[in-house]
Amino acid sequence: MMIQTIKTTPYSDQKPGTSGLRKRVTVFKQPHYIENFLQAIFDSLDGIAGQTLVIGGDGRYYNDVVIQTAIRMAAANGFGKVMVGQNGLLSTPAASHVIRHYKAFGGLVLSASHNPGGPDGDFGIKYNIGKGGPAPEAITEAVYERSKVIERYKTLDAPDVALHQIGTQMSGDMVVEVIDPVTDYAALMETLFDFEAIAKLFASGFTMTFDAMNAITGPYAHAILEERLGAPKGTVKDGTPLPDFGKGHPDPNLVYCKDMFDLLMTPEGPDFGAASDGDGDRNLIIGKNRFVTPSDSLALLAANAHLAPGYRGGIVGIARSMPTSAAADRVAEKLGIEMHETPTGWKFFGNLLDAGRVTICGEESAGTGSDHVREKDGLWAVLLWLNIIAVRQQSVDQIVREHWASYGRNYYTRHDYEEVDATIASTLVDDLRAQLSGLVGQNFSEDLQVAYADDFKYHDPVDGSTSAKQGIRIGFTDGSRIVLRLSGTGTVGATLRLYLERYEAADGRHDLDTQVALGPLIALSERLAGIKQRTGRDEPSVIT
Ligand code: VG1
Ligand code: CO
Repeated sequence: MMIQTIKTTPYSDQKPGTSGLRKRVTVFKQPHYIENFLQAIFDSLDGIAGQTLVIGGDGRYYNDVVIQTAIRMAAANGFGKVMVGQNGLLSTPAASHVIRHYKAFGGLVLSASHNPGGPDGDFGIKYNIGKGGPAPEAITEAVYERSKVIERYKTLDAPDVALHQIGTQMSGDMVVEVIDPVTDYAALMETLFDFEAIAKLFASGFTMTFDAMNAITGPYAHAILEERLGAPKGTVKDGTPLPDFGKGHPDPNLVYCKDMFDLLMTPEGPDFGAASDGDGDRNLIIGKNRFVTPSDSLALLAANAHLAPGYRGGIVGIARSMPTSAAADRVAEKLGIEMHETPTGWKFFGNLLDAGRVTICGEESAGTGSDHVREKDGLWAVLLWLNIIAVRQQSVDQIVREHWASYGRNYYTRHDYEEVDATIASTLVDDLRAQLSGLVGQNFSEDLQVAYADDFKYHDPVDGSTSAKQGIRIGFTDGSRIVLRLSGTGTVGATLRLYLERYEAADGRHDLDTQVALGPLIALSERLAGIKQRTGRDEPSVIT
């Protein structure tokens, strides 16, 4: 079979965002668009000859086509082996595990996560390094630079591989191994959690509903929750991955999982509800009469992790993204362990995890995970919750309330303004940034005095690198915060994310409505940034 070198011309927009390159499918379908980006990745890596590359995706529309392209190009660029999930499927955390488990050189994760799929939806390509995590900025920047000057790519004149067929095939001189996407991941979960205790919980009549949102976690949840843990058939809903996610929006939040939320708020509803996103790295946790915010979930999981066998020895540290609430900080303080605040995006946790400085990480965007892989992990969070419930023999609501009663509560919300005009959005952020130095020390009401106001700059304590302009934060003396940043995963216009947080002490009021509790901060942020006024929107597109 012949290696072909194909001439191409560069695109100027292949800059990876928070989590890889994400665009409309229509953009990816432009001539050589995918090939250019893949070649830019391969050109930015040293020593790929003879190495193993893992490839998998969330099953969304175009996954199958891109995988065949990637396999041919991997062969032409000298990889020795590709490992790919059956039918091209691998959840993001499973891909991370497979890379680590088989000591692969790296991997390609094909997903646009929680964004809708289908011919008019989104697609995405992300490169993960051999440690299993998303490539650090040094690599993504090199890829972007390369993509702007690329003139040729290498591919193979070879037929498609049979992705449904488990086992080994060849593509040119390269071995292609099609693996079951679930087996290795399920085995890993079994080492971390007390499956017997969770199975007993289900056997005792504990009821759960899990919404796989017609996306990647279906096969994993069927195998783990229903087959291994004995949850009744039907516990997993929408468990078959569909290329267009059943025309749904596979984002596990209170907007797209409203039906589940409503069900959990009724007496007849199940004891526990959970969901995951398109690529399986996010989680939604709802107990009967109790939605758990992702920021609280991080704090709760960190405080209770020792109840699961994989964390019995205790956790060494916690990391959270900057916009995530400080609830976890209080847990770290009590445990006397390290606490780190990083920019948004899982790639910033990698060094801390590799260096053994943190065990558990989380983001306010429904992402939690640990040092078992180098991605956030939706089902992992669900299983850890189940393990904790099984050991404590309490409801989610009881566990959450007890937590607040000992640590206090961080009221927290995020307001997203999606598909805003990009120029308006960036001017808005620039204007707010320009006001920052004048804000410090100002009093906006009795209890809202600005303690600091800056644009978050992260110094990685492990490799010494610096990442600037990671979001504007205005902190108040009582611990309240307003954070504003532009999304790095949107595919149309700009998305403004406004994050609001207020701390209520352990003996304070823990039963206020979140939007009401944060009302004064919401009003103040409008006064300072003028999002509604400048964008002409009456309200956020999504409130989480
Ligand atoms: C969003 C979230 C961020 C998350 C990222 C990828 O990024 O805010 O916390 O890491 O998505 O998640 P942004 O730049 O749009 O705010 V996923 O589940 O899309 O891989
Ligand atoms: Co995701």
